[in-house]
Amino acid sequence: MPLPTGRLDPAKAVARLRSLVSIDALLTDEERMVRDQVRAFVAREVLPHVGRHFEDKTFPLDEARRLGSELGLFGCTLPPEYGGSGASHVAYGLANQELEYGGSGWRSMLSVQSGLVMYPIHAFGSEAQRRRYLPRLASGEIIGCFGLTEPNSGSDPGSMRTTLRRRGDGWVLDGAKAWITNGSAADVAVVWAKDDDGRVRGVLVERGTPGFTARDETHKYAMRASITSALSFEDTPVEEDGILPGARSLGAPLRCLNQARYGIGWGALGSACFTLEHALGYALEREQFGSPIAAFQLQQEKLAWMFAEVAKAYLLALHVGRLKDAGSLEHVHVSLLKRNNVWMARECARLAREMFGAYGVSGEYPIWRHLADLEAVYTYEGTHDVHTLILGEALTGIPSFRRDPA
Ligand code: TGC
Ligand code: FAD
Repeated sequence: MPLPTGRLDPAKAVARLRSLVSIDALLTDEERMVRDQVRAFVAREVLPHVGRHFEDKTFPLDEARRLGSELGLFGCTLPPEYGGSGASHVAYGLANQELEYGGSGWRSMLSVQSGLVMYPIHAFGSEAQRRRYLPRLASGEIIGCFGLTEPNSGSDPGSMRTTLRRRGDGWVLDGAKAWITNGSAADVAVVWAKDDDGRVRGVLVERGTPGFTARDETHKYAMRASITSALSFEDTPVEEDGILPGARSLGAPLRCLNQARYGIGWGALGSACFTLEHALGYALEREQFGSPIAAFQLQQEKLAWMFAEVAKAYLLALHVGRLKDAGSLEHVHVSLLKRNNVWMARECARLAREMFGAYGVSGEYPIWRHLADLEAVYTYEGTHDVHTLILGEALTGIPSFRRDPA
């Protein structure tokens, strides 16, 4: 049977797809420049190696420091005196998108260091804490992590059991944190704990502090190319200058989450672009029943769905980014972005996985890696359910996170 006429060459089809979903005309020169620099870095340094890291459960930490030292991405929206460049939040979002095109672990590296470590030190830290940590975090010389989740406290961080108790002139920290990105690699951990009055406080704990240990999560089938650890604090001494003075309630860590969730909303888009482009290329090449599978309507429906969702997700991310740059962002916008774009990316990865048939579950092709990682991304930084309830509360005024104790 002759092959369908007019079939696009896979490389041309991907180029055409990119131009159809392009938002270039809506970006500034600076934003395009950041996007293109990160895209080139990912093509050169990430894509050739990320599959092997996923299989081996390793993360190239020293390569990742270059996101700071070479690309200036860590904390790039902060002012220059703290190592940032005052970049727009849209530029930062585009960097997340390009990194997650390579792999979710790389985007995690950026969003944790910037949104969950540098942001709280800048927003809630003393001037001395800012000067001590931010420039070195920005350059990638030191790495940070963020400890909020505990073994028995995930979606409900207000139920945390880690304590920060007064002892003499100082304090002691006791408790355990679970599933902490970069935990064992961190030079400094931002740890959330309840003080003697039950208020949530933020503590900076440096590697090597007595009683502080980190152990990597070994049975992990998502985010394998990313470090995830359990942290333990036993009678860990904390000096007054290790406490973030501006953080005195659960609202403080939740404000940090808004930063990271924003980056994830853009990042998921990058993952979706990757799986869509690869599904399109594969469908045009793979032949069954005498035709490329791209000729079958059932496969075209999958591609059309992915294309439409990616195009809409771009516009949502850009809209939320522009609101953030204008200072008029509400946290409900961030939940809308994280919830929609991660769900959309996970659906794209699932459809791409189907289209690749058996090769979709093979480590020799990159689709499974993205799908597995997105399962974790769907859960961390507020599960899909939690963001649904945040939207529900914003619409109705009725919080429905907890049942009445009746
Ligand atoms: P609730 O009583 O609603 O709120 C407590 C206080 O916080 C304020 N608030 C927020 N402020 C800023 N941004 C937000 N998104 C906020 N949400 C709430 C709120 O106004 C209140 O302020 P105040 O002044 O009245 O005290 O708190 P709740 O206990 O009912 O919980 C609400 C809920 C469920 C939405 C929240 O706890 C939540 O978001 N849970 C999900 C937990 C989560 O996302 N954990 C993520 C851990 S970090 C992580 O996953 C990193 S992955 C890293 C990687 O990329 O590798
Ligand atoms: P649970 O909260 O126990 O939820 C279990 C299920 O119940 C979910 O489906 C959830 O949606 C549902 N559920 C819970 N409450 C409700 C409700 N009120 N209504 C309806 N359904 C509900 N945390 C950090 O602090 N720092 C990190 O760096 C970090 N990195 C991570 C990296 C990875 C790879 C992973 C997988 C997790 C990471 N986390 C981190 C933890 C992550 O934030 C939590 O896993 C997440 O918040 C969910 O908590 P949980 O896993 O305890 O699930």
